[in-house]
Amino acid sequence: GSEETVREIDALVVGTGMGGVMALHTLTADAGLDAIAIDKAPKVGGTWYWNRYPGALSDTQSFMYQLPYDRELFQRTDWRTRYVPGPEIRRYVEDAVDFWDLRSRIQLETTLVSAAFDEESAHWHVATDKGEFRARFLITAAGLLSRINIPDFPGIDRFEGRIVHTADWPEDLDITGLRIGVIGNGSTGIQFMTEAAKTVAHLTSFQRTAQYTVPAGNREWSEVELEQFKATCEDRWEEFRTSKIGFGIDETTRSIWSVSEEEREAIFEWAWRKGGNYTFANETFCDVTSDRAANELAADFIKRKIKETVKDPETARKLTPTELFARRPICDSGYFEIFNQPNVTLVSTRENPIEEFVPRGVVTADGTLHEFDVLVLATGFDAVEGSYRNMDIRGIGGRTLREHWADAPRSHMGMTVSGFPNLFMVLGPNGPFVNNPSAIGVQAKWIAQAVKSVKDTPGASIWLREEAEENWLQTCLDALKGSLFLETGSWIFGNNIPGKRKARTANFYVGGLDRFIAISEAEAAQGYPSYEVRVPSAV
Ligand code: NA7
Repeated sequence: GSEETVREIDALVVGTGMGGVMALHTLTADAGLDAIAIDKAPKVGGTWYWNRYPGALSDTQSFMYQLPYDRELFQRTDWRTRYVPGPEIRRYVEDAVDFWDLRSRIQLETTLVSAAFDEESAHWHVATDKGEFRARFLITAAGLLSRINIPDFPGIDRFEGRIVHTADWPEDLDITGLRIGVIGNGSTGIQFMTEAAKTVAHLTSFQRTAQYTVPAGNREWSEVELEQFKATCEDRWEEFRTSKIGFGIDETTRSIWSVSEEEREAIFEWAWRKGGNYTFANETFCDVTSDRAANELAADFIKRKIKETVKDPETARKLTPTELFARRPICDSGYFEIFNQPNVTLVSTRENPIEEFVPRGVVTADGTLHEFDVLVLATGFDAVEGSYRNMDIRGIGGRTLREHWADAPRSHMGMTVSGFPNLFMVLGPNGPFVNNPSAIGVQAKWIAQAVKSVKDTPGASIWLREEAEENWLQTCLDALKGSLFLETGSWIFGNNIPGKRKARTANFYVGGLDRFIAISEAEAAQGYPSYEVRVPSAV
């Protein structure tokens, strides 16, 4: 576009999920910037806008699944259940936008085409499909799980029914009374199938890897509980500073080896009844996620529950995981139970692979034709840096972020990248693996503070030192040492997609929210030693 059509602003935010909205708020309210946020979606909400599949539910307890640090926003949010369904979270993000008076700063249905840092003027030139921006600061809040993963299945184009991915669920699709095939039984597939089994004519799950899942224990909060959450919201945010994962549970220090077999069983049973994935993994014993033998005892407890729940022994066997209990923990609202229903079939594709798609469905190796009207792909995401894969972002010397991350993504604290001055990410690669709204709150505050430290110096830009990026990667790798989570295949380490990683990386910092906060605060308090502020000599 011509010079006149370039809009001059202080900061451009990409994305209007929880991360983008919180960043837009801190940049305007804390740092006093003129900021705009864009999103390709027609509505705000990010992850919760796209994931409209039946059964979509947060698995973080509602008093923690909120943007932190604003008492008034917290007080006006009336979440009545322990976990919040997708539509309510969408409404919450909309409400935050209005409450913080950000509506006029948001430009929807606008896709980032390219962003390039101009060294001379120390500005980002951003092209979108709806016009150009010139901004000193670029903040990307692209989400951890936004680029859809659609694996290649032989003959899938020949299928004549509808194919939908759970993270791009069509508004007009009603699956009531239909025959549904589902590929994928991660957190999403399990939520979807449990809900869909209530109304569909038939559901066939094509399962590759059996998963450990525990009851979610969703329920209505009592009035007393609700009042308590509201009265103590500041304590919760203060709790981040001493919490490893920020999920609002009692992160126990009790070892599994400190109790008798009987007590152990009783504690697992208590967690099973209370419900919650992090309750089962982190509120029972401190060593379930780190000590192989402890992990096996937890896994064994879940395996026995599957056997008790699922009536057909063959189906129960196929539903029973064989690997460690060390993927991203999952919880459900009656998943194993659906396999007792006559309208639900399980196919283990390890034992009976999908041969090919045909116009009416799928043929498996045993020769069976499984007919269905809709194929639901709950096959997850090209996670973390995958969200950036389509973005043409160029830093110093025209080097793209894609090039910089060709072997593996790297950053400092999941927020900044060397060679990309004045670029900040919310939930970028190598950020903390914790409750996301907590991490978003911490990072958005930190970014606004960093930006504020240079904004009154004309032409100043913040450069991450290369060695700081190296050191942070090492910090992340060190924190991962001995982690059982490295031994299972999942998006957490990018090994859900064949060939995604060329070099060893961490993807996340698993050293704890407490240490992440301490490190990031020290960085700011010491005057940003990992950064260099450059001011053009001509200014
Ligand atoms: P996940 O957890 O990545 O799950 C994806 C599922 O899709 C999982 O069961 C995969 O099986 C399956 N999958 C993926 N590719 C294939 C192929 N090629 N063939 C067969 N099956 C496949 O994604 P979700 O959306 O469920 O959850 C993502 C996060 O959202 C979750 O962790 C929460 O943080 C919220 P596999 O296990 O790899 O054998």
